[in-house]
Amino acid sequence: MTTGDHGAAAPPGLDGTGLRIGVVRARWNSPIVDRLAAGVGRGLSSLGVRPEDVVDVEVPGSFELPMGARILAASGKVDAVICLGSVIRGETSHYDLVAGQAAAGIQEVQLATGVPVAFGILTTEDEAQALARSEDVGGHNVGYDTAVVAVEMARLAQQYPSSS
Ligand code: DLZ
Repeated sequence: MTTGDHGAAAPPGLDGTGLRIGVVRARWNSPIVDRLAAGVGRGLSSLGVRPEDVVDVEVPGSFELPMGARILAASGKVDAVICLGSVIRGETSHYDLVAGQAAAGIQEVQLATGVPVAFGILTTEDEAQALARSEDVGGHNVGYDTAVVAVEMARLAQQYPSSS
């Protein structure tokens, strides 16, 4: 296993060359989401995904991430999608609703479309925890982890194309 500037590991030889990846970002808590997006950029680049093969779109908040993912997945223009958001319990009266619906919706989109969707939503008690999971080079960044997930799952889907 190889590791990058993060806490997760990529399978040996994982190569994203030629893959097209959609990134959907929530605007809520955008300073945190920007840090996740930087991690995604580092992760995709380390796996050989070219910047011109990355489609970047924004949605208002994490609740809209599944719909953003659905739009990209159904477009036929991406091999996998990454959803980025930050839901902070201390700042959100309906934390459980937003976080739960986002998670359930993302799973539904990937199972319904057959296009892998990586879950890059930080669900934390406070901002300090969110910062600790979206660190710069050398630290843990969940965005970086989702880049590895997206490439790994896109390759798996290519290896076993749907017969239906
Ligand atoms: C409304 C809301 C709240 C209170 N908190 C967050 C949050 O912490 N993180 C986030 O990504 N979005 C939040 N939102 C916005 C919802 O995701 C959604 O955009 C709105 O409810 C409109 O559908």
